[in-house]
Parts: sequence; C-alpha cells; structure tokens
Amino acid sequence: MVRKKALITGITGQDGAYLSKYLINKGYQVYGGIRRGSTDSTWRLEELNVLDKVELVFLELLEESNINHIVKKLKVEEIYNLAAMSFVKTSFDYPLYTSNVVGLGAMRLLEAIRQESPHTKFYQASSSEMFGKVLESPQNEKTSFYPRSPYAISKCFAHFSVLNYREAYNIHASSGMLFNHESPLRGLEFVTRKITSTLARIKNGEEIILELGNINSKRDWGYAEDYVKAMYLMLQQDKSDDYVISTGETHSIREFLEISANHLGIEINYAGENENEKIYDQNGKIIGKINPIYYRPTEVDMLLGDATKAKKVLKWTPKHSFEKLVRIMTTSDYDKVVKGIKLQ
Ligand code: NDP
Ligand code: GDR
Repeated sequence: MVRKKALITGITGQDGAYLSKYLINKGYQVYGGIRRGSTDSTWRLEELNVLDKVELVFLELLEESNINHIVKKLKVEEIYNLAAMSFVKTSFDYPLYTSNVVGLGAMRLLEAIRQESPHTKFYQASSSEMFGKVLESPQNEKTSFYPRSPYAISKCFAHFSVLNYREAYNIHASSGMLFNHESPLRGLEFVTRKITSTLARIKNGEEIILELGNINSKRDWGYAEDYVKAMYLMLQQDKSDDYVISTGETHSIREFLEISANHLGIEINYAGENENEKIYDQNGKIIGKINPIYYRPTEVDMLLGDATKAKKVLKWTPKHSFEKLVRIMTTSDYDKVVKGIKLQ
C-alpha cells in the first residue's frame, strides 16, 4: 500500500511532536519542517520516540523560494502549518517579524500550494487569541474577532487567507481555531509549564521564586495530544471548513497554580493584591510574587470555546479534564527534577 505523505511545519514545537506521533501511528510518511539553528531543537521528537521515524527538511517560513521548492518537490497529500512565533508577549516586541512569519508565512504556503500542488490539503493553526477581547461567550466559529496582540492580528490574517484560498481557488484548506492546549512538552515560557516546572523545583528544595504576571486571566485549557487528532480529522473531511477546538471550561491562572501546588503538597496563600501580591506556602515561606514585567500591553482576559461543530461533524471530543491536565504536567516536571533530567 502507498503511504500517505504529510508535511508538518513547526515539527519541533509541542503540537508538531504530538501530531508526528499521531500521523506515524496512522501509517503516514511524515516530513518535518525544521529551521536551521545553532542549538538542538528536536528534544520533543526524541521524548516521544519519533525522531528517527520522521524525515526532517529545512523549512523557513520567511523564505519564499525555500517553501516553493519543498511544496513542489514533496507534493504531499497534507500540509499542517504549525510553525509560528507563538509566544503572545514577545509579539509585542517583534510585531513586524511576527506578522511576517505568522501572517505572510501562511500565505506563502497557500501560494505555493496554489501554484505547485493544488491537490495538497492544508491545515492552518488558527487560534482562540483571534477572539481576544471577546464579543460573546462562549466563542464559536461565527464569533467576530477582536485581536489584542500582533500575534493575534497575524493569526487573523492567516485565517482569512485560508478562507480566501478555499473560496477563490477551491483549495482544501481548513483552519483549526484551537484554544490553549498544554502538555509536558509545552514550552517553559508559557504560564502553565512555567508554573509546573518552577513548583517542581521549589518542591525539590531549590531556593527560587515563581514570578507571574496577571494571574486573574482565564483560559479554556485542553491537552495537546487530544487536540492534534482534531487537526487530522479536519483534513479527512470531504469539504474544508473552520472548527473551534476547546473543552468548554474556563479556569483562571490562580486555579491552575493552586491545583498544581496542591498536587505537590504545597498550600498556596496570598497576601496583598495585584502588583503587591506575594504567594506563600503553608509554612509562611515566600514562594511566588507578581512581577508586572509579565503584564501585556493589552490582555485577553477570558476565553471559553464552544466546540459543538467539531463534536458533531468531526466526532471529536476532548479526553482529558482540566484537573487531569494539571496533574499530568505537574507530575511530569516533578519526576524529571527528582531524576535530575534537564527541564526544557
Ligand atoms: P511552539 O511554539 O511549541 O512551536 C512553534 C514551531 O514553529 C517550532 O517548531 C518553531 O521552530 C517553528 N517556527 C517558528 N518560527 C519559524 C519560522 N520562521 N520558520 C519555520 N518554523 C518556525 O507552538 P505550538 O506547538 O504550541 O503551537 C503550534 C501552532 O499552533 C502555532 O502556530 C501556534 O501559534 C498555534 N496555536 C497554539 C496553541 C496552543 O495552545 N499551543 C493554541 C492555538 C494555536 P523552532 O523549534 O526552531 O523554534
Ligand atoms: P497565551 O498563553 O497568551 O494564552 O497564548 P500564555 O501561557 O503565555 O498566557 C496565558 C495567560 O497567562 C497570563 N500570565 C502569564 N503568561 C506567561 N506566559 N507568563 C507569566 O508569567 C504569566 N503570568 C500570567 C498571561 O497574561 C495570559 O493571560 C497561548 C499560545 O500558545 C498561543 O500561541 C496560542 O495561540 C494561544 O495560547 C491560544
């Protein structure tokens, strides 16, 4: 039997690793777009034991000729565009760069497909950040966008590019409007992993302080491994479309922090408010504080997704509860710290 071929851009990221594993298990030949860098970025693929099962190709979303060449040469059945400068806070420091990678990068891929391989199906990693200062709750596919960062603006550009290439050129291009999804492979700078990795080190006796920004914002957090399945399902449909992928629950950063700490036997007590807030353990020892450097110029206060359409059409449902997600991430980091495994 001829194996289906898929190209994943951003294969070294959290979702790239889980999607690789998922597609390999489905029998795909997986090509992974990787950037030329000076440090090793393949640790997630190694951790999931798939590094030797994927074929890595150099792919840089800023380089049009490179993209055209790869799309033409591989002519894969499916392209999953997961590559992005994905850290919202940094997008305020690099607005033009972010727009170029996240916005124009998606269009470069769509143009390459249109010109070189029009039968290739395309998945775009759209984001709940597009809803931003939400105009209704919960958010579904019809909710209007109100982006609050250069990152979110760029994702809106990419999202509408997908829609336009679908309508103008009949390309099978779908957008997954994914709400936050986390895992033990999440980057250390994102708030969930920052909390679990720092608390694990504190529990293990390190004298460090967990510094956070706005702990009152709320997110609809799911588990990354559940979410990559939805990406695959979107490309198996006869018609391309847009789908919200979410759990339908929203929780604050405070809740995440408290559940993670409790799982490690640490009690969380607060003193002061907002910028003066300090976080103590049950012995009165300071273990955390609010540092305004982590505030964003414009914040997304609350996200809550309605994935009814995905449930109905894709038959997709999330499998992990919020509490389970927090426990999995906390346990993973604590185990690594105890065993002396480097957190990355
Ligand atoms: P990560 O930040 O973990 O991974 C991003 C990937 O993009 C990395 O492989 C990175 O490579 C690559 N990349 C960055 N810039 C470029 C570039 N210029 N050219 C080629 N590759 C590049 O993100 P996630 O796995 O968490 O997310 C996957 C996608 O889904 C992203 O597009 C993100 O914006 C989006 N998304 C994520 C959500 C989430 O909650 N995780 C929710 C909604 C959308 P390198 O290793 O070299 O840095
Ligand atoms: P987000 O994720 O911006 O939702 O984007 P992040 O984990 O960075 O922030 C979530 C919320 O936590 C607040 N926060 C902090 N955030 C970070 N990173 N560090 C802190 O110390 C901190 N303290 C409080 C933030 O202000 C925010 O409200 C993620 C990314 O994966 C995007 O690529 C993706 O599109 C969206 O999720 C959906």
